[in-house]
Amino acid sequence: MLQAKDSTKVFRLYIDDPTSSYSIIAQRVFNTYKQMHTYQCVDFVRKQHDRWLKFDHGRMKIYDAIMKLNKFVDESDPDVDVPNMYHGFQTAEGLRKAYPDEDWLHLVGLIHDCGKVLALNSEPQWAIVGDTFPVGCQFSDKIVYHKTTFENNPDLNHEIYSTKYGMYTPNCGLEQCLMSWGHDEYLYRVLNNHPACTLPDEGLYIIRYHSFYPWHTGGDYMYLCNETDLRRLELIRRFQKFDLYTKDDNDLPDIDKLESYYLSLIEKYIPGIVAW
Ligand code: INS
Repeated sequence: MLQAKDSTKVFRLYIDDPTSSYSIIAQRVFNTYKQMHTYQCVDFVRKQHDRWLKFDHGRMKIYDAIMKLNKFVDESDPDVDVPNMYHGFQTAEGLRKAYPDEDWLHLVGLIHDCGKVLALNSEPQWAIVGDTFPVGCQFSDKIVYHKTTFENNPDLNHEIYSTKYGMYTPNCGLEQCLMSWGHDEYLYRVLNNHPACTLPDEGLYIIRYHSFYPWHTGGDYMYLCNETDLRRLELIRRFQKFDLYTKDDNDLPDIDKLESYYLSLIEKYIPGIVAW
């Protein structure tokens, strides 16, 4: 199994309420989550669905969307301070080495974050990046900065949304849940809406839930999962290792060398111009 290149590096260190003596990155990460956990609520997510799921924000090929992330630095990520475009190639190449025959998985690695093109339309980062969680039910204590960031969330003390199941029923399945709005759900919906997309369901599922850390890594929210979710948990966890441990700001991939391979995968699984 793949190892982090620098085995001493600690990933996903979230420092609660960092003061100015902490690094600028630690403060940036905290501030992004503070805003996310203040504003992501049922009402907000529904409004974002209305706004974005008409797919009337432009047309662009998948590869162009990845290239658009060449200036986008994810402000929720304590482990990366280079444009997101590199992370897609690093994830993809890690998967390609470990699973040479599963080319669809290489492509999922490459594109999994390209829903972050939401930023091209001036969306704030707290509505694009970061770990996701369901809204409309109790916020788990497995969500990063859980103790210090939800105090002003309008759903925190809501009669229904503050209960364990909230507006859901036991084991209803994650597909019934409204997830906090961001790049995962957006890209999943964009691809679902693209008739020529032939990625396997497992690939679309990875895209949709790869940032749902309180579930796949924290082990919470199992009571909302159905059998399909539980069956796919192993796959998501496998993907997560590559998503996280291939991050390396000091060893950026040579994109020109990799381009032709990934263009051929896009032609195979997601040809044509995509509506965003
Ligand atoms: C990742 C993960 C990270 C977050 C990134 C996201 O999937 O959830 O923690 O910072 O924005 O793409």
